[in-house]
Amino acid sequence: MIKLPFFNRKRRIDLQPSTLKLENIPGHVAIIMDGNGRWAKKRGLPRIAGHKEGMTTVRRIVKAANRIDVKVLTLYAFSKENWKRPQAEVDFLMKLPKEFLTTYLPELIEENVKVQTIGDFEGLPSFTKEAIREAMEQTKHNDGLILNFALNYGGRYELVHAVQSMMKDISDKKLQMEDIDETCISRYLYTEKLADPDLIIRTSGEHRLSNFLLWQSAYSELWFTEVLWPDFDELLFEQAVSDFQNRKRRYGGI
Ligand code: V07
Repeated sequence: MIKLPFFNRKRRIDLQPSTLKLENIPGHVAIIMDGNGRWAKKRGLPRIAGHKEGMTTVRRIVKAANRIDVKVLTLYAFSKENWKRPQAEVDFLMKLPKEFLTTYLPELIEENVKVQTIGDFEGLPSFTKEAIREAMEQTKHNDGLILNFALNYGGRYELVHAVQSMMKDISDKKLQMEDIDETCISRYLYTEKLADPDLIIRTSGEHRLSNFLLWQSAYSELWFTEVLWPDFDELLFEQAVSDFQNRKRRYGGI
């Protein structure tokens, strides 16, 4: 492979100074990282090549989010529905958390990032769980950006799981029916300790939530781009944040 000189590289990893104003930064940004398969197809590559390239975007956006002081970044990495994909693709996807962490965990630690997940963790293969447990353990005392991967996640499943846990706690006398309100329900979700997302970004031109953070997105601002996830970058990320800063949030009021 011919190495491009640094000034001619398409994808910069060094960051240019941000022009973003630092007031009203969304505390919690969530992203639906769509378009990896399409990115690969356009290049005549297998879908898995798009997923792999998508990991480098994850790295860039983690840095960009951390730099502007976002508190929580939730990334939709694998949905409950994704099990329906061809077995070979699923197998490849399940290896990505370990691959990502083997490469970038030292960097995440250096940047004071705390790794967490939401979703049905027990339904993941053991090698995936092991890699993630290790990363969570090594970053549990970090108090910078919370990097929250939605893995084996589905919004409706999350609500089913919450109702089951509430029913169990009621039968164990740990919860009373009269105490069930919105705050209570929020505490039974995977996101229990996290604020609701202020901004939800979806790449690749689809304009839907696809079972992502159904309860939590009640008042989120939504931002869409045609750009495919592997082509998404810190400039577009800052554009989304800047657009967010210019929106008026009313939460149903006037
Ligand atoms: C996945 C790469 C990004 C584009 C979207 C789909 C493919 C990073 C992770 C990951 C997950 C947990 C963790 C550390 C890294 C990941 C899956 C897919 C399943 F602790 N990227 N990435 N996991 N893609």
